[in-house]
Amino acid sequence: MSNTLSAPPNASQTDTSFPHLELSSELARHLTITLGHDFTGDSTDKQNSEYLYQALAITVRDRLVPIWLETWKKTCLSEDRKVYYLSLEFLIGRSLTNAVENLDLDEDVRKALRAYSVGMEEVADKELDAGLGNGGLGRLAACFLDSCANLQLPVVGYGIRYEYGMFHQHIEDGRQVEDPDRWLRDGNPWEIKRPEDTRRVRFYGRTENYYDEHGTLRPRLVDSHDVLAVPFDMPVPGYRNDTVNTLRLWKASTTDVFNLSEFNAGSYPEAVAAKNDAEQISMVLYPNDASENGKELRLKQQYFLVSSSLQDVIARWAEQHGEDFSDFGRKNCFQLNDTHPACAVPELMRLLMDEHGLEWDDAWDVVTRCMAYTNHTLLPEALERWSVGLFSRLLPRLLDIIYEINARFLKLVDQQWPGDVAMRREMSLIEEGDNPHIRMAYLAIVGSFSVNGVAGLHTQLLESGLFKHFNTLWPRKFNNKTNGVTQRRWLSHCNPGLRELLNETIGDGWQKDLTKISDLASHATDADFRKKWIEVKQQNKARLSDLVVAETGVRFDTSFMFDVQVKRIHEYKRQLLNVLHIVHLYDRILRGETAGMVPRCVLIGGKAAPGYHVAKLIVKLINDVAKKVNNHPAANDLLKVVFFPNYRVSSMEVICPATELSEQISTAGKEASGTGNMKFMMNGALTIGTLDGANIEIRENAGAENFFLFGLNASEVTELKKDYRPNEIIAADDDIVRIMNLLESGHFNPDNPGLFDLLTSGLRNPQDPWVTIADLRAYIDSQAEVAKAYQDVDHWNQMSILNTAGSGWFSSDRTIQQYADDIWDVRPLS
Ligand code: 4GP
Repeated sequence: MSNTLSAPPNASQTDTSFPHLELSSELARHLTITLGHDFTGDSTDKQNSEYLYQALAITVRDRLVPIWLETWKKTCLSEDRKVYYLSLEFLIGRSLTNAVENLDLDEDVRKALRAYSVGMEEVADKELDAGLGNGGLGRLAACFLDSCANLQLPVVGYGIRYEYGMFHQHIEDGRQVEDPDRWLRDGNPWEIKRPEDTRRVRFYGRTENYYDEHGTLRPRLVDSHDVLAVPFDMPVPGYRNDTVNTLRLWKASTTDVFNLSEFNAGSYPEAVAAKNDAEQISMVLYPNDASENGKELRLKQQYFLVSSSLQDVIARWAEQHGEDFSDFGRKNCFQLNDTHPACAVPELMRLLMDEHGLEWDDAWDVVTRCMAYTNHTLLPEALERWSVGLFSRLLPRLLDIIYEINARFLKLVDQQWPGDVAMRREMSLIEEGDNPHIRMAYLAIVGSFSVNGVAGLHTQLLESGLFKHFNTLWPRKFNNKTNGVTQRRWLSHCNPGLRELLNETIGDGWQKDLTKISDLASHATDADFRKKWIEVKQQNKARLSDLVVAETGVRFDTSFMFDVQVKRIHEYKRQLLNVLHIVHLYDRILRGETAGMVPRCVLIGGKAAPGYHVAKLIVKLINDVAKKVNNHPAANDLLKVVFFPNYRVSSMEVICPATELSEQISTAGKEASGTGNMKFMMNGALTIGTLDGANIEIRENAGAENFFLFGLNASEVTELKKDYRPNEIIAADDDIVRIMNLLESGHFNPDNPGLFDLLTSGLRNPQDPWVTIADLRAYIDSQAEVAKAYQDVDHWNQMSILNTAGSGWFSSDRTIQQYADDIWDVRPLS
């Protein structure tokens, strides 16, 4: 979409409502003419359904495009404030079914596909997930865009078009093996390239002072190595509301000039190498969840996204307002999704000063009116710090600006805490030492007018802990925005059985406004309704059971309780605690102590960062325990365990509707919010969880009596750590002694003695940051309560219904409305 914003003379009459033929005719035309496919023979043929997917995607896209153009034009021409969501990750998943449902084309599509004797699900299954994110943070960004479109807000997403998304995981001998994710292999029908909006991003070089035309000495960047950023736009359809917003993803490409000069000098291979060098920037998503490793390429990616996006917004601004930036800060807002795009603060300063001639104070005024920062983690290792050395090489002009921001900021610190040198050192944007680093979170806070956490507890902990001095300085900057998820993907689309039941019971208003789901509560005591509720769950369990057997070879019995923990593998999320409970159940089975036990299928899934050794060992342990349990005849009727490989958005769409028990068992104070917990709740799962992240709000909304709470709270964890003695806890509890014996005796790893010593010694270590052993007894007892409750079918399903009924607060529509009202100050496009 070009930046030509001036409305054509008769703009109001511009016709974007192209007449469409019947969907089936258009599908046939795209299949035969656009794709050149001769559809003959068997409809179950793999190639046929792949072509059908492509043709259907183009057909549906054709219907999106006119609305998309119209929305873009309206957004550009609007004089109201606009928002740009800057994120290194957008974990989108599949687009076809989402577009079909949002455009209300379901019936037409099913009808059209009948001619090919194939169902919608089979065709939709051919779409590869767009996995441009690691986990919660990336999926949240995708949910947010969906809600912005639903609410018709003028919000544009900006990200990177990674050639390779999140790696594929497969399991070999119980271990995680990573394979590259070539999601663009068959092309991507959901994107439109916009070469006319290409931007130039400048790396390396040096700062030079020069006299401008007014004789003023000014700095500028010279001798830079430039890379082009080429935008690819993806549509973000609103829910049946004539709105299609834009997600703009940048691909790196070499500059022609750069290539040509090498070529002229007779260095063709060097010129091609330079091309590869440039394109590397958008080649692959870093597979780190909540941890950073300071790689140069990662910083390049961050700056690449930030610089191209800011230039893009500025170019559109300049089309309408020329070089007058006095109102820019009032009319634009950049939401920084964690510190990954925090370079936006100094980069906007650079662009305004060096390229548009603003003085420092005016530029700073603009920046601090339009930047807002969301924090997503309290884990110290996840707080980004970049070495000053790297920064000075890669982004020298930005470093000058950061130093200046810091100098001015430290004056403010001095005013607040006169003469307090320790405070200056603590709050400085630069962490001093032999190898000084830039604290990106501090840079983001200083440059932003809003800083938010993602759940009540998380925000409190930011205010009273991690960022407490900043909170003292600027209390009004800090605010909470509890996360949410879109009910359209995470209830309506993924659980069609429940969607229909809800529609016939309370109407379909909940799809646009999830607060209406509270009407369900009054049906919890209705036995007929509960019967239907159970039927839906059983169908979903059967669907998951089919998937599990296809993926793992293990058959889940649908009469068992489905107990699920899916999320990134990380020590703080405590998949190990889950394993300890599984071993406890297994131990009871071995000893014949099965009274009160309820048959369970336990499913654990998630990816471990490739360089995170402990997390990968946990994957191996889960697989080895699962193998032993599943092969033990005595366990057959009571326990099945699987590690679900390659957990991703599209598998969650099958997993969450079938889940009965949702495991949210992180060490209190460590999970910023969680969003999987919300998806499970919406789909009627009961939660077993700690008082962590959004679990606290889930419990409040479901009712404490409909939630299985266990374990220490955040302040108790802090207190315990002063004198934590896990070995004493183990020795005093026979059940735990037996669990540890099984693990430490090599029962699960007879061919590989000592394999899991790292994990068991971690559990016994008084310094264990996750205090897993401290919560184990409470967890086992709470699981026994779960088993007891599950046996009372009526009561269990009442609780399940009340969870769904209480989930209205967890729609990302609510979250986004709060961002719009409290932070962005934006209104729907009229
Ligand atoms: C995640 C948090 O770990 C999770 O609690 C939260 O729900 C999610 O962000 C969205 O706010 N953080 C990350 C990360 O994914 O990379 O820091």
